[in-house]
Amino acid sequence: MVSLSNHEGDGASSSDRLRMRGIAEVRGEGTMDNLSSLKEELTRAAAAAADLAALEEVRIGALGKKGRITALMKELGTLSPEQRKAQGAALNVLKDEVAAAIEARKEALAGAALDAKLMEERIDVTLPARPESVGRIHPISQTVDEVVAIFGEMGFTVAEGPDIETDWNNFTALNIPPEHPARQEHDTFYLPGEVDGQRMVLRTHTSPVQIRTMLKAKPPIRIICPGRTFRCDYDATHSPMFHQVEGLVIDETTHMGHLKGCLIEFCRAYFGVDDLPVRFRPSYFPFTEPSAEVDIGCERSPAGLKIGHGSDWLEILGCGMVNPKVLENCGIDPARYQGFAFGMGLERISMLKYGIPDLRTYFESDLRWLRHYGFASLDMPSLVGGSYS
Ligand code: 2NL
Repeated sequence: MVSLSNHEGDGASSSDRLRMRGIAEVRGEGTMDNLSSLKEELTRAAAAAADLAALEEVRIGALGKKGRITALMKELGTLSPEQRKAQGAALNVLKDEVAAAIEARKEALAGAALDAKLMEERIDVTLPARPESVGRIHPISQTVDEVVAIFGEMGFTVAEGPDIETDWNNFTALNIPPEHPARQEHDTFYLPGEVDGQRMVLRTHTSPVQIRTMLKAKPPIRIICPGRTFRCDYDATHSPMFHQVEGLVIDETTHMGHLKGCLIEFCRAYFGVDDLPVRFRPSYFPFTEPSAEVDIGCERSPAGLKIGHGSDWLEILGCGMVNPKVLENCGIDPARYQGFAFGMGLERISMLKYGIPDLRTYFESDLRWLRHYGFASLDMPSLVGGSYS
């Protein structure tokens, strides 16, 4: 059934009506007037729609499958070719005008709805936060931020990689031999099965991130790699998941002097002691040659540990010149390039700086502990005194 409009209901059947209308139009009686009053009616209805649902009703009533303009379109077939041309063009104009009126009202309603929502959701940003919703930054996050700020100022960029690594990235590329104790089942979490013929491991250090970087980037390289690491160990100073930051510098003329200057500077900046004694003690790692451990000056007394003074030494990181075999494994020519690398445990340097006695407490998610040892979210670390200010 084609319904033309409410006021046209005169009891005639629809085919009668179509015929009458056709005759009326051939006679040119009032067609344009009808369309213009229809336009008036529909645009007024659109403008008066109180909400989006009401507006949608107006749209369906005018332009929907059974809408009034659609019905007029369907009638075109009953007209003579000339009439159809004129009436078709007029209907298209009407359709566009009504659609535009609906769209305009839609935008106005959406704008008003957004204004109302914004008014309703207005918050007073000058109010202090509720005490129960004041969050604290975990000491590990704070320590990562501090370390990144210090090395960032020296020109390092941060690199990251996955927790699950290939045996090759975690061990082989680093010149760690198959029989090395670090590879033993009781130190390393091996995943069941193999991927592409390789055992997968939870990375035992963040070195695989440096391996990945060397494989894809060309020197000069200057990166630090903070992140989670995993070893099968648990006591007051070991957790099966812990954090490390490692660093890597590779260039044509990088030497041990750069390594020493960089790490002395880091220790002094991190602990905030300008004249902090720092010493390099020979050591061994399969991935560096020569290798060293770095100690800082401290004082041990019954009152506790004091960093920066005294006659004692405290080990805080390991380092060395990258073993040429490691460079070669990563496609970097050791005849042209050399570099240094270092690694340290983040819990350890964080415990030392903030006097936190037990490493296990870092991962107990005890809110009282976090409120006590955590940091305010706006306490931004930087070289210009942030962490102590
Ligand atoms: C420590 C000592 C160290 C490295 C890590 C490294 C990485 C590559 C090549 C060579 Cl890709 N070296 N990392 C080097 C020396 C020491 O860590 O005591 N970590 C807790």
